[in-house]
Amino acid sequence: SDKTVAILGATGVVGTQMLVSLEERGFPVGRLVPLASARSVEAGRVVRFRGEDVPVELARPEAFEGVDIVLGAASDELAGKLLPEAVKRGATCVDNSHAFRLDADVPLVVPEINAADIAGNNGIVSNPNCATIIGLVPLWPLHQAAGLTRLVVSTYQAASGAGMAGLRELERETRAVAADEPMGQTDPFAHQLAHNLIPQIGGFDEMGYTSEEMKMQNEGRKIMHLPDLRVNCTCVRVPVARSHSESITCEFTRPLSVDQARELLEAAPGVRVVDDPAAGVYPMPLDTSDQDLIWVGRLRRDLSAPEGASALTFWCCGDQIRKGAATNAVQIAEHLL
Ligand code: 11C
Repeated sequence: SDKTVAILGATGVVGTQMLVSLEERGFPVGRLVPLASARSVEAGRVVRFRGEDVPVELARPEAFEGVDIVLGAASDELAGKLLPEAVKRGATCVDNSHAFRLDADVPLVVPEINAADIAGNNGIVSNPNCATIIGLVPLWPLHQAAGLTRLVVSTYQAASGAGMAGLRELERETRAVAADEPMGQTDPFAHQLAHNLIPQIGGFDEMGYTSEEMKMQNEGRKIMHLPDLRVNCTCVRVPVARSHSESITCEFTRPLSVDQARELLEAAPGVRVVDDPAAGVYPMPLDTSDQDLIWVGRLRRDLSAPEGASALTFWCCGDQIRKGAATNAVQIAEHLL
């Protein structure tokens, strides 16, 4: 039967994409409740859904009365405050923030990997970080065949990973560089991103790793049920509008040839193998934007692996707003039905 669906943070990059994903996938929405900040409500903002303008309502506890499913696309702080209020009122939440991801009673789900975990929820299911989802979708079939033990990952993350503000800032900076104008203050990035790379996403811990880098380890361990998985990740913001890219080296307990891995990836849900390097064919973020698959290429043996070790290297790209956030959340909501 049709559901009343609320979107917390309906006017942001991820919230807007959630509306598109709900519509594209034919999710049975009876009533839509788009929720946003007082600023959006006062500005008379509407969201477009199934050809109609739906006025945005204020995100507050009472807004969840009668709501069946909440898709969360708000800050950690707002999600932490409001989603327990939604649960109290009988809703089930799929939350894209970091607030609950590592809580023991909150499933953290990539449906291609651990949809079965959804059943254990107590009102909140968390959606992983975008870079985690994009790396794990192709890693999972390889792990199932050969037993994953270690990952070395470098990410190349698009400006829109920092929301609409990040995307607008890259566009502004690109124009300023082209016009040879003064750059002015860069916000939300700490440095100029146009014509640059920024090797910091999130804050640093005492070991020198960023919060974004540790998400790959901690979320990856939880999703794949591999508490001892060893992960070394470097996350970099790149002057790309949309789609994150990742270079991944993975070690296994059992042998796995490049040909076997390719076959597994060709059969894996959510993955598209795009791998003909001699013809200049490999995944690139321009090509993976605004679609839902993780493209995998540059599949090869890890030349640096010790004698007898089983290790591969590949490159993947995926739309972090779609599969990295909105589509993954809607897929989880489909399981809730
Ligand atoms: C980025 N991955 O590209 C981040 C944004 O934990 O969901 C999402 C942060 C998160 O900046």
